[in-house]
Parts: sequence; C-alpha cells; structure tokens
Amino acid sequence: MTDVTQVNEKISIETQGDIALIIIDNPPVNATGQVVRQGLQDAITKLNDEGTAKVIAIYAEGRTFVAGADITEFGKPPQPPALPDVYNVIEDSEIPVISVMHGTALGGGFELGLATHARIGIKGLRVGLPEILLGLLPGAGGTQRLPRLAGIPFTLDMALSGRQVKAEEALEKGVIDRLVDATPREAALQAAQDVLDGKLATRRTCDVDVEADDKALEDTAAMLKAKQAHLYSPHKIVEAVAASALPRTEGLKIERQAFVDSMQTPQRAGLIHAFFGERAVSGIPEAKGDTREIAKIGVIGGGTMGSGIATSCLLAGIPVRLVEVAQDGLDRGVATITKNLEGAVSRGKMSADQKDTALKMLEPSLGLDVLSDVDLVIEAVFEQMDVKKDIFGKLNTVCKPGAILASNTSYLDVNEIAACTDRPQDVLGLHFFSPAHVMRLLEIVQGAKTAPDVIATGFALAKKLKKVGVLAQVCDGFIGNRILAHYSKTASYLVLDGASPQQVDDALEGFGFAMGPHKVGDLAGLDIGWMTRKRKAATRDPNERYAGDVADKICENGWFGRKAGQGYYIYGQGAPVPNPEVAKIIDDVRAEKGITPRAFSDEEIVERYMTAMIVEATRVVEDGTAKRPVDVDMVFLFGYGFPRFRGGPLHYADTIGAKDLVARITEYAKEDANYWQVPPLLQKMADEGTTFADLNKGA
Ligand code: 3H9
Repeated sequence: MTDVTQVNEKISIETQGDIALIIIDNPPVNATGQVVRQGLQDAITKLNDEGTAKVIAIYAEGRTFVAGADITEFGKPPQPPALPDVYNVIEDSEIPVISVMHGTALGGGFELGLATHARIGIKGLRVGLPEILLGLLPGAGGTQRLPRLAGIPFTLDMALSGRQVKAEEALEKGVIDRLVDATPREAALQAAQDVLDGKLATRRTCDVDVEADDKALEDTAAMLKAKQAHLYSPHKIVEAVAASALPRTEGLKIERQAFVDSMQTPQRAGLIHAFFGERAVSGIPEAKGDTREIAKIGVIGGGTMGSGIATSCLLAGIPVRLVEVAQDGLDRGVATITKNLEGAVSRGKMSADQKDTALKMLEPSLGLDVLSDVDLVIEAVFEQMDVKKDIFGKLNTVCKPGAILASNTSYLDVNEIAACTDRPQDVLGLHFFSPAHVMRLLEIVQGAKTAPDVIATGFALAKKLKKVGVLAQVCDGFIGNRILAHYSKTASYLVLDGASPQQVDDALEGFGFAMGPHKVGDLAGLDIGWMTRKRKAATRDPNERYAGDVADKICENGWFGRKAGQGYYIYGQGAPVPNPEVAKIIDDVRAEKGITPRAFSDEEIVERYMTAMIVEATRVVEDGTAKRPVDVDMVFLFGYGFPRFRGGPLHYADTIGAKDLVARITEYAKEDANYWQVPPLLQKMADEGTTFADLNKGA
C-alpha cells in the first residue's frame, strides 16, 4: 500500500511497505532553500521517530537533482536549520538513507548525496563542487566527506576547479556506488529494495577513515600561494580539506568557519553578481518573444574574425557558407577554421570525428550570390563604412526576404549600414570578440528600425553558440569599445606623466586583469588603435589632451606588437621584456611636451584607470546605450578580461560608492577638466545615496 505525506510544500514522503521515499520538488533546480532544508530534516526525524520504514531513498523531481544551496539566500540573515546540521541528521539516521542523483548534483546537492549511506547515479549525472566559482567553499560537509570516499587529491581537484565530474568518473573514484539507466523514482525503489535484500551495502561516510596525504596538501597550498594569492576561498578550501583528518564534529566546525568567513568577502559578492548577471542579460523582454529560424548562416570575410565566427557556428552545429572575394583569402579562411577546430579537438572540446563532421558543414564560396538561401548573414570584413555599405547594398538584392543581415562592426553606425537596404528591420549588429570561437561575449546591437523578432533571434543565436548576448544601442563603439576608448586614454596619460608601460600593466594585473592594457595592445595589434586614431583625427575635440603620441611613434616604426616581434614589449623566447626603444620614445615625447615625470604608486594607477572606466560606463547607462549597469558588467567580464571576482566595473563602483567617486573625479579635474567630468547620473547617485545595484533592481 502506498501512503503519501506532504511534509511541507517542497518535500513529501511516500511509503511503500518497508521503503520510504523522500521526494524533493523545488523547481527549477531543487536548490536547498529554507523550506527544503526544514522539510528534509523533518522527514528524516519523522521516519526515525515512527520507526516503521527499514530504508529511506531520497530523490528529486524535475530536470535535476539538487543543484546546491539557494544562492538567492546568500548575503541575507541565515534561516535555520543550517544545511550542515540537516546533513548530520541524515548521516546519523538509524534507518539507512540512500540518495538517487540525476542531472547535475552540485555543491550542497552533491553534499546531500555524500551525507547519505549509499549513492546511486542516473546515466548522464554530473557531480561537482562549484562553490569556488562563487567565492565560497563546500560548506555542508563536502570538504570532510569527499576525502573519506575518494581521497584528498581528488577532493582538492574537484573543490579547487569547480569542474563537473561525469558519472563514469564518479563511479570509478568510489563517489557513487552504482550508475543506472532508469528514472530517479524507479532507481530509488530498486536500490531501496536491494538494501532490504542485502544486495546494496550502506555505511556512514563519517565512519570511513581519510587516507592522509600531507604532500598533496602542502604542494597545493604552495601552488595557490604562488598563483592565486589574491583570492580568498581557494586557500580556505585547502585548510578545510586538511581538517578532514579530524573527527567529524571538529572537521565540520573548521569547514563552517571557513565558509562563513568566505561569505563575508567582496569576492563572494562579485562572483555571485557575475552568476546572476550572466543570466540577467538575457532575462529582458527584448530577448524573449518570437524568433526567426536560423538553419544556415553566411559569413562574409575569411579573416581572423570571420573565421572565428564561422568556427563558432560550426561548433554549435550550424552549417556555414563562408564567402570571400578572392581564392587565396578563402583558402586562408578555411585553413584558419580547420586550425581552430583542431585546437578544439586538442583541448578536448570535441572529438576528431565531430571535427570532420563540422568541416563538412562548411561551404567555402566566392561571391555573394551564394547567400541567396541563408537565414542569417554575418558580415565580418574590413572596418570601413564604404566597404560595408557596398556589401549591404548587394545583400539587399541577393538575400531572400526575411533573412537577417548582421554586421560584426565594432564601432560603425548600424543605422547607416541598414539604410543601404530597403529592409532596415532585418538589420542589426552582432559584435563578436576575438577569438570569436573562444570569447563568450556577443553584443547584440539594435538599430533604430530593427524588428523585435530580429533582436530576439540574436539572443537565441547567442544561446546556441553558448555565448552571453548583451543588448546594446547604436553609438561609436557600442558598450564595450566605447568605454574602452575612454579609459585606455588614462593608461596613456599615466605613461606620459611618469609611469612606465610595464608598471601600468603590472599594477592592473595586480588588480586582477589577466593582462595589462599595453600587453593587450601588443596582442591585438597596435595598428588597430592607430587606424582608429587616424579615422577620428578630423573630429577630435581640440580641447582634449592627445593620448596617442607614444603609440603613434611606436607604430610609425612598424612595431605593431606581438605579430611584429615588438611593440611595448619585445617578443622572443621566454617571457616578453619591456622594449628599451619605447622607453626612449617616451622620454622624447615628454621632453617635447615639457612634461616633468612624476612617480605613481600602483594604487594610484589602478584608481585612475578604474575611475575613468566607471565614468564612461556610467554615461553608457545614463544615455541608454546599455539597458542597466549589469549589462555593462557582463560585457566587461565576458569580453574584456575584467576580473570576475570583482563583478564588473559598476559592481566594483558600488564598493567605492558614488560619493567617493565624485570626490576623486573632482580632484583629478583640477589637472584636466576636459577629460575628468562627473557624469550627472553619478552626481545624482552621490546626492541621493543610491547605488548601481539599485538601478539594476529598477529603483
Ligand atoms: C552551495 O551549494 C554551498 C554549499 O556548499 C553550502 C551551503 C551551506 N540557487 O543556470 P540556469 C536558478 S553554493 C538559486 O539558467 P541551466 C538560475 O538563476 C551553490 N537559484 O539553468 C535560473 O534562474 P532564472 C552551488 C539557482 O539548466 C534557474 O535556476 N551550486 C541556483 O542552464 C535556471 O538556471 C551551484 O553553484 C541555485 N543554486 O543550468 C550551481 N542554480 O530562470 C549553480 C540555478 O530566474 N547552478 N538557479 O534565471 C548552475 O550551475 C546551473 O544553474 C545548473 C543548471 C547547471 C544547475
């Protein structure tokens, strides 16, 4: 006879003879919010008090087992019962408890499994401890129980990488006891019956001894000290895992303290902002609604960008027609795409067979006529308005009605391009970032006449390509490059006034950027910025302090950066070294301009650079180029190597506060009142005591 008890709105108990099933039902990902925690604790206590069931099996409804603690509760006052306490109740249960995990059992979800007395995985299961990606550590027994099941090195690997481990590997490591192909409910009933029949052994994880491995702990601690000194939670993970040698209560106490301490850090707040921000950018009404079908894509241009875009589409399984004007350009494009896909194979992203299948979906062609039947064209040719206008004029004649016509322009006016067609409603900007098959940002640029379903299709495409689509309005440089154009001047001013390019790079790398701006310039090619400066020369504000003197002279020598063997740095064997010729150029420019160099601390370099970035980012929000501060933040996290643990420029701005920012800008303006101006929105925020987070909430 089946008996069902609803413990609370998220947890129910179903008993069938000696078997009790505890069913978790908390869509979308069964996170362990307060109601789930309370329900689990009450269910276990009730069954133990009653003493009728001989075995308990926990499983979850929906697309996944528990995906972790409820992240929306973080940063708010904790609500009892605490997750580690609930899991101790489960582990201490007199009646054996088994768990059946499907989908992604992550963080607190995986820890729930670890606290039970046997674990069943459903085919396709992945387990993981992704807390580190949120600036945290496993805080519900993961650092204590996993070492008992799978050893210290494997625990360090999982907890420090946050990677999702496939079920097969989890089985091999002894993390799960069985892997089955069944529904969670069927598997739960079967496994419970097997426990009753003595065919599935159960044991308390805390009763298993940890195999000591001091060397793994010491080596890992030393590696983290060398490479991740600026991060908080990785070091705490090692401390907590080391404590697994202690009895359960003591070990859990150390883990708990480390978790609570990590929760207080700004890094945790930044990383959680990044987690929700990544999802929020596509949560807007413009991203939803009807879309057009994209079964085949045309890419115009076989250069680095075009080839990267084509690779990205092929990786997502979308057939691509690659168009070039001449055979040698086309051959180069195909070679680049092949190399990109081979790279994906060597990085384990795809198999050799999948690469061959992807290449079969590539049709290289000469001339635009072959684009007559594609659903979307992405133009990725030279960044020159005349050339783009010519192409869009031709696409207007060649493409089928309803085809979407996109430009990958990074600066130019999408409305002007759209005006060359008699279907501006079908035109938008799709701005990819180089290398386009790797970088996750896609700016979706809305023209004045772009149809809503074209924008929604842009977002659907971003999702298919596993990219983060962010809506931007038309302006010179859209969100990212417009802000970049402003703050990169600060790097040049700092060098003109006394810092060296290397000091600027080192200071910003110390802040958390993967690379300083001069190294990025060398990598991208200094000729790109040179071309832009020349393009804008005629319209330059005569009152603006020119930032390009040094870079122009470097370019006049043909030292375009890495590809030329030298730029700000000299590239050869080993690490790049500062270019002594550049130091001479800087001295000459300073002498020519009568600048007496002064010393800058690393702190001042970071402060000025970040303030300039925040100023333009504020303006971008103020004039509606970006919908909300979070959109700017995600552009910088996914397209510009902004340190993720700082959440993005405007999340970081909130950690300083509008009032202090206004004070800084006012101080800097004493030297250069043209460059340093307080945006009215920032002034308003300072006056009203509000934050960018308030703006994200629509306040
Ligand atoms: C932890 O467990 C700490 C413990 O060790 C100790 C505690 C004491 N909470 O990603 P999706 C939402 S830390 C609340 O689009 P997918 C998400 O925002 C936690 N909400 O789906 C979205 O909402 P919306 C460790 C969550 O299929 C919706 O669910 N766990 C949570 O592409 C769908 O999500 C993690 O870090 C959550 N934990 O991917 C896992 N997770 O629809 C984080 C998701 O309103 N989660 N939401 O935008 C993930 O990695 C992915 O969501 C997952 C599904 C792979 C599960």
